[in-house]
Amino acid sequence: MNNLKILGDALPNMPWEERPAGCKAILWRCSQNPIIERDALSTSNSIFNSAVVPFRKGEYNYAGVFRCDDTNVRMRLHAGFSVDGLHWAIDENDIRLESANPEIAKWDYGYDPRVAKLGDRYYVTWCNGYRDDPTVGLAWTEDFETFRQMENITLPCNRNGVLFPRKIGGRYAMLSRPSDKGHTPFGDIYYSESPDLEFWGRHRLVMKPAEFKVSAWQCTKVGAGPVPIETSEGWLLIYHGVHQTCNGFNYAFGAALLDLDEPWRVLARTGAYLLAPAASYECMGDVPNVTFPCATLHDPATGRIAIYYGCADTVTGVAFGRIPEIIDFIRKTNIE
Ligand code: BMA
Repeated sequence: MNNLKILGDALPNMPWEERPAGCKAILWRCSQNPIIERDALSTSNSIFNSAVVPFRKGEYNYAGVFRCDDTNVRMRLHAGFSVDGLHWAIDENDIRLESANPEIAKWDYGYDPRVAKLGDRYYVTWCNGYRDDPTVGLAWTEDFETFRQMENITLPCNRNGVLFPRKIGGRYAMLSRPSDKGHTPFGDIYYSESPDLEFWGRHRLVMKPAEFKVSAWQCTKVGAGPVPIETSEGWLLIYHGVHQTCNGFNYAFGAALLDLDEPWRVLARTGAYLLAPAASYECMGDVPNVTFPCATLHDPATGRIAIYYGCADTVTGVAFGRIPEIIDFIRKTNIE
């Protein structure tokens, strides 16, 4: 691991706090959590499961796409900007997607965005309501003001569509999780590839839930979280795992290493979770006991990582860690 190489742009001033004294966990929560409160907008019921990226504009160093459910409890996407990655100015108006195709432009709902930078464009994927059923939407922006919607990239029903940050084997690559119309009591992660971001195929199974007796927190369903991070040990994928208890679904998250050239091959995967609902804002809210990661910021030189995650489907939190320690932990608790 001494030769571990982490790819990505330098981010020496990313949000960061050292591990608190006495903390033995792999990840630790930001002392300012929740960093975004549910009523940060005049119209918001809740702001959670949101994606941020480094992005320079004026005084700002970060941009993001936020899941803001309004007080009609309609799921909407809003753009936002931040100087420090912790305090966010989120637009009161929701994102209006531009599309050349009226069939695709019909808006039902949108939630759980991810943002991947490919070249100069930022591609947003999200769970997009198409004729009342969930599929994976795709749009690109260069300024987080104008968003151009492309074709939906999966058939309904599907959620948790996440792009890789570069082509693999000459093709665009994506993870997704086929689902049902409801709260989906199953969920496997699949890999698909595309020559042009429109036509997708060569679907491969990546990961199924774990056996209950081996790793119960991920025994009901699993879904890709943030955009994978490239390292010399493989793609670092943070993913959520779900456990159905007598009180409903619990959402925790762990991590896996995927083969660099054939990412549907899982090299190792955490049996123990990295983070599970424990703080009050993760255990209490509109949907109790949910920690749902959608984005990371990381600095390759120091190995620092900040993970942005939705808490109890109500507010947004950040957890900190170090990528080399996470990779050690994946290998130490590996169930693959
Ligand atoms: C999933 C998605 C997420 C949500 C989670 C827990 O199916 O709807 O947006 O955070 O359930 O309610």
